[in-house]
Amino acid sequence: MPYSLPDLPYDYAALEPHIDAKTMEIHHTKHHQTYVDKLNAAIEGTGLDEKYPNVHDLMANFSAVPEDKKAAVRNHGGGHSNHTIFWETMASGGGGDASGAVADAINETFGSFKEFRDKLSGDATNHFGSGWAWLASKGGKLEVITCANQDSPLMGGYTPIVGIDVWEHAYYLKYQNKRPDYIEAWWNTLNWDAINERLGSTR
Ligand code: MN3
Repeated sequence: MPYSLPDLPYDYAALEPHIDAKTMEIHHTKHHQTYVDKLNAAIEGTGLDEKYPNVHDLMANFSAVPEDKKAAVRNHGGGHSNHTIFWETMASGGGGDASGAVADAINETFGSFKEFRDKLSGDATNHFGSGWAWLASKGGKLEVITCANQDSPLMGGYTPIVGIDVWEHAYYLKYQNKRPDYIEAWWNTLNWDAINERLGSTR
């Protein structure tokens, strides 16, 4: 079975005013769809989709991808995996401080929610060019990491917990060049229940 674009768990306007409906629609139906289509085209005939029906498993097993497919899987498999997590960890009426087990882990690792938030926002703001900033776990420890382009944290042995897309396509319509304003607004969309579920996952 080829990979497919997941439905969003909310409508395109659900994250207004923080992320506008038009950006959400283009981001999901054009950008994410293109990653899925190009991933499927690249791996056709390799059996990778049968072996790893979950794209997160594909990215965690990146070393198993044939050399001549690695560049395409890195870009488009990473794009599919990253965006799937991005949609799942936002919700209408989200935001606020972390809750549950992830709140405890954040406090233990970073000292406080504010210190964590400042670290992730700062790294996302300062990341040069396109990419992502993530809260990720490795060996049971939380870290803030950044990845260039569509590189997946799973390629480096990390489990992505929650991350922000800082490609211009994620914010340019509403925020133009003001990436820090978009990052501040994104915090108001976070679905801490979904993020807590990811904390207990290995993918
Ligand atoms: Mn994107």
